[in-house]
Amino acid sequence: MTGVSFTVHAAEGAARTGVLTLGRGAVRTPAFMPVGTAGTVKAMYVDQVRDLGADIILGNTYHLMLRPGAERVAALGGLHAFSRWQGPILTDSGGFQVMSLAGLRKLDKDGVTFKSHVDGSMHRLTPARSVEIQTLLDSDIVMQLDECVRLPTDRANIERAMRLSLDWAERSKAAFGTQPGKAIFGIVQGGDDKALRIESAEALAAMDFPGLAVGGLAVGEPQAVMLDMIETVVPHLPAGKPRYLMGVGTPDDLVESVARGIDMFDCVMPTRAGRHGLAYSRFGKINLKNARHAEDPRPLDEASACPAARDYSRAYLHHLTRANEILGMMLLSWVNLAYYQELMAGMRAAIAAGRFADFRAEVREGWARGDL
Ligand code: PRF
Repeated sequence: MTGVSFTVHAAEGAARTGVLTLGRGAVRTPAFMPVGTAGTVKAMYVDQVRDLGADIILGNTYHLMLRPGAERVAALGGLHAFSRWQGPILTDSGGFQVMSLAGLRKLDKDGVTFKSHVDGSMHRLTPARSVEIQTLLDSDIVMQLDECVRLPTDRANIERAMRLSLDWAERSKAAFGTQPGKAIFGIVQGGDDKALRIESAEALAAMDFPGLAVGGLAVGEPQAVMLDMIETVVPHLPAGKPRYLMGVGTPDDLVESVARGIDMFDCVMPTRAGRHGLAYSRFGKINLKNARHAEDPRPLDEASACPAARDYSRAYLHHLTRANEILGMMLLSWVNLAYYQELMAGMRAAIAAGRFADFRAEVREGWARGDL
């Protein structure tokens, strides 16, 4: 694609570090994309998100088409001007959110018709309309429309959704055309079936997308199955193109997936967990609602570069969380995104220095040791 390039600078085993360059800026990989579903990374200022080291954030076709509407965002100058996030934005295509959020929905070979969870109105997404909406939003990385099935389900259903997604990949790519400095990614489906996964990956690789995503994982299967599917798929994806694992995951998922060749991630986990009193740290997951923090004057991590983790006591975070205060959600979202970005930066540096294996063992030890 014109004005888009991906360069791998170093690799260790299947893990690699590099840079994806888009018209709006460079994305250092492995990258974690904070989720800005409705045009905001919830409870975070855009400057904070940028200062934590995020090069790219994610937005959602589904939410933004329903409210405030893609045409309205376009009239206001696009999602970057609207939200004041000036870096690249990847937008998901909507199908996955229709399946998880919309009321009444009907899928056919050309698209999906559904009832809005906001006001009950009826809407339709086709591959071409999804790409049109993402283009109206001024998305830098557009995702193809796909169908993701929850696991477990039978093989026939997995195969049907995978083939539908391949057809929609072609239609999405055709609708995207060429957009300088921007990219469209195809999405591998195939559930927990290795043969279907490989067929999907090879067919998408042949379509020459500038990047490929692995979808349909972290949808009910054990982590071991997810990692096995990644190991199965990665050798069939083009080595010179970025690989994006959609909607994943825990810090452990990120490290184990990078070890298997994944370059990009997005997940609501750090921000959603933060709004529910959970902190991610180098000591593992800490539930600040727990009474044991009520009189603990220590910060979450005195060595952290994030003021929210370094300067506020666990007792205060416990109080804010118990009292359902907005500041508690803001501080813990900040803590968690800081930790996620620190983890990604750590992996990039470790791969570049040829010490990823040690880094992986060290972070796992820290999580196992716990926070006391
Ligand atoms: N497809 C799309 N978005 C997604 C997924 C998918 O399979 C997933 C699955 N983990 C998260 N988000 N389009």
